[in-house]
Amino acid sequence: MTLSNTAPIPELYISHESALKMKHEAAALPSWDLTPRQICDLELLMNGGFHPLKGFQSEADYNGTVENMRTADGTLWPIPVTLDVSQAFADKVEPGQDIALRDQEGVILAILSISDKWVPNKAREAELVFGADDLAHPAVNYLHNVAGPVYLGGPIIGIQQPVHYDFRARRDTPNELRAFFRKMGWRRIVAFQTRNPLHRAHQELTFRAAKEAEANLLIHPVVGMTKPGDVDHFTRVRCYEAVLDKYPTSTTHLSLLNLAMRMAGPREAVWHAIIRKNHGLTHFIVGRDHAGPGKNSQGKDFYDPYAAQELVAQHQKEIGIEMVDFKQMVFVQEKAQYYPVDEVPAGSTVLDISGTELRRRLREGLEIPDWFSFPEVVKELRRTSPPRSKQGFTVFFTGLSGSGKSTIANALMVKLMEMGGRPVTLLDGDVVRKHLSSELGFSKEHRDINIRRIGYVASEITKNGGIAICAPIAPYTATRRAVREMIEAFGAFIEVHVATSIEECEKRDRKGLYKLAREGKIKEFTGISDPYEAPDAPELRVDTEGTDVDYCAQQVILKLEAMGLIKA
Ligand code: PPS
Repeated sequence: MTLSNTAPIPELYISHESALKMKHEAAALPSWDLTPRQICDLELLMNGGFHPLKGFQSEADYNGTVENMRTADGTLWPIPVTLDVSQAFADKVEPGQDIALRDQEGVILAILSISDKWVPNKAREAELVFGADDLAHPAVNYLHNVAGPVYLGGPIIGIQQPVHYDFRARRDTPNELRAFFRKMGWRRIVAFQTRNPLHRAHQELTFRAAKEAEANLLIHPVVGMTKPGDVDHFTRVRCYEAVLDKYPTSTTHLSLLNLAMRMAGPREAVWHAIIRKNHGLTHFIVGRDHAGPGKNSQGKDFYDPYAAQELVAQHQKEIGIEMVDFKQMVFVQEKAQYYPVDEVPAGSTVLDISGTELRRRLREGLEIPDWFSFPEVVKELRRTSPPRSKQGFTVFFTGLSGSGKSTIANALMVKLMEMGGRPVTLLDGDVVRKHLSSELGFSKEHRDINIRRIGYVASEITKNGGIAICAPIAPYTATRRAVREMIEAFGAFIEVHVATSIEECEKRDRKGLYKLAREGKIKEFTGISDPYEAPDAPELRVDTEGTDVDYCAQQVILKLEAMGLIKA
C-alpha cells in the first residue's frame, strides 16, 4: 500500500515515561557501542526515515535485499541496513536476547531484540549491492575493512534520538517535515539530494526542477556520512545557508538529513527516493551519476552515469514518488546561461569545472570564476580549504626493520623544520612503542592497534595544520589503507616505501635483531617469521642501497614540492 504524504509516519519510539523506565532496565543488558554509521542508520530507523523497516534487518530480509532489492515479504528495499558487530560481542549474545544500543558517549538510544545472528557473505553483498567486490568502492572497503564480521538483526524499541549539537534548527524528522509542509500548505514538493556545496549549476537545476514539477523545493543535503574526502558538513551547511537567500523563501526550504550514504549509485538512488517519500516529498531530482563513488580500481566508472535514473524510473510508481530527471548542467558561454548538456545550442562554447578541478583550484589558491559559483560559497570553501602549502599532511614511511625509515624520517624532519611554517612531529616506530604502545607485542592484532594509534595521532596533527612524519614497519596493506583514509579526511597522505631488501637489512642488522630472529629468539619477526606486504602504489619508493640518507630525504622533499605541499 502506498503511504499517504500528509498523515504522520510511524516512528519506533516509545512514550517518554516508558523510555525512562526502559532506560533503567536496559542498563543491565549487554550493550553495543554503535559506530558513527550505525548511529545514522538507527536515527532513520527510529524516526521513520527508513519506514517500513522496524529494526536492523533479519537474515531473510538482508538476503532478499542483497539478491533482489526486496525484503522477505516483497517490500522494495535496495540497501542492507544491518548491525555489524565484532566476533567477541557476537559470541556473548544469542537470538532471543535483548541488547542496549548506545551512542559513543554511552547514552542508551534503543533496545534491539535479537532475532537473527549470522556471518554474511560480504563478497556477495559487495558484488550485488555495490556492483563489484572492489576495494576502491568506499562502501566495499567499509564492508571488508571496517564493518564487523557478524550481523545481528531484530526489531528495535527507540528510547531517544541521537543528540546533535550542530545546526539543530535545520534538522527535521520525517514527521516534522510532513507537519511543516502541511502548515505551509505545500502539496507538491521536489527534493534535491546533495553531498556537495551548491554552485550555480545546482541552483539552475533546482529552479528548473521546481518549475517543471510545479512544486515547492526542498534542499535536502546529507550531513550524516558521505564519501570520504568530501567537504565536511559544517562547511557545506554554511555554504547552503549562504545561497539560501538566492532562493525565494516562500517556496524553498532547507533541511538536513542525517543519512550515512553508501555511494551505491542506482540502488542508492532508489533508497534515497524511498527515504524522501517517507519525509513527505512528492518529487525527487535524480541527476547525472547520482551517488556515484567515482572510479574503480581499473580507472573506470563504477556505474553508468544515467543508470540511477533508469532504476528509479522503474520503481517510482511503487515508491509513490515522481522522479525529476536531469542531464548534467553546463554553462554556455555565448548565452551566459546554464543548459542541460543535451540542450546546448549547436556550435556554442560549453564551460564546466569538475569536482576534481575545483578541488585543485582551491588547493592551489587559483581563481574560481563567477559563472561557476557564488562569491559567498567560494569564500567559505577557501576558509576551510587553504592552499595545500598551508595545510597539514602526513608522510608515512613503511619498510622492514633496519631499512632506514627512522634515519630518513629524522633527516626529513630536520629539513622541514629548517624551512619553518608548520609544526613537525615525528612518530617513529620505536618512540611510539615506548610512549603510546608500550603494552603491545608483535601479533597481527597488536601491530594493527599500534598502526591505528599512530594513524589517529597523525590525523589529529594533520587536521590541525601540522606535519606528521610516521616511521613504523606497518606491514599490512589493509591497515595502511585505513590510516590513509583517516588522514585523507583532513589533508594529504604520502606513503613512502623504504624498499631496502631483507638481505640488505639482515646484513646491516643494526640492532642485532635479525640474528636473534634467525635463532628463533625473537618470534614473529617481520621479514623472517612474519609477513611484510610491500605497498603496490606508494606515492614514493626509495631505495637506500647505494644511496645516502640525505639524498633519500631530498627525494621526499621534491615529492612534497611536486604535490604543492611545500614551497621551494
Ligand atoms: S609495527 O609492525 O609497525 O607495529 O612495528 P613497529 O612498531 O614499527 O616496530 C618497531 C621496532 O620493533 C623492533 N621489533 C620488531 N620488529 C618486527 N618484528 C618483531 N617481532 C619485532 N620485535 C621488535 C624493531 O626494531 C622495530 O624497529 P625498526 O625501527 O623498524 O627497526
